[in-house]
Amino acid sequence: MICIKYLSTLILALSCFTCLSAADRPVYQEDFEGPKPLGEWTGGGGEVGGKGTVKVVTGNAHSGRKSAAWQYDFTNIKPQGCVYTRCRLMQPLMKKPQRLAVWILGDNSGRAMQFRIQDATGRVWQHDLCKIDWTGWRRIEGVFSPQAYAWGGKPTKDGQFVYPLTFIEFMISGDKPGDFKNKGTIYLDDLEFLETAKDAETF
Ligand SMILES: [Ca+2]
Repeated sequence: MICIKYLSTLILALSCFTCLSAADRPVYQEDFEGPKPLGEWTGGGGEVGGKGTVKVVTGNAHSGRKSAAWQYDFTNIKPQGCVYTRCRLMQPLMKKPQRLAVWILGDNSGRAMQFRIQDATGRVWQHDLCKIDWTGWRRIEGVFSPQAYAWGGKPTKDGQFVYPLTFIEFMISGDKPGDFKNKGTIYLDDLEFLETAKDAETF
C-alpha cells in the first residue's frame, strides 16, 4: 500500500511537471545556429521607402556563435506612411502561442520596432514591440493581442484570432511625419514563440 501511495504521488508530481514543461516549451524557436538558419528570412523595404537586408553572421551572438544581422537604411525617406524595413519569416506556428520573446542587440537609434502576425483567415495584426533606445543585448517580449491594429482576412464576431497563426515579420518603421534619417544594424537572436501569457513562476 505504501508503495502504491508513493507511486501515486510520484505520478502526480511528474504529471504537474510535464504540464508546466509543455506550457513553457516554445512552439517555434530560432537561434540561427543550424545548418540552414534564416532559410526563409528575408529583408526588404516598405511600400514607399526604407531599405533592409537580413543575413546570418558570426561574432555578434547572444547564444552560440551566430545571429541575424539586420541592416536598415532610412537615409532617403520622405515623411509619409508605409516607410519601413522588414525582417520577414512567414513561419506557421503550431498550437496557440500567446507571445514572442527575442534578444536584440540594440543600436540606440530611437527607431520604433513592430511585428506582424496573420491568422488562418488571412487577417493581419500589427503590434508595437519596442523603441530601440539601448545598446547591448536585451530580451524583448511582445504579447499577441486581438486588439492590435488589424486589417484584411475575415474578422470574427468576437474579434479573436482564428488559429493557426503565422508570424509574418519584424519591422523597423520610419513613417512618422518629419521622421529622422539614419541607417544602422541591429542583431536578433534566440527568438521564441510561447504558449504562456507570461513567464511561468519558478519554485
Ligand atoms: Ca545564436
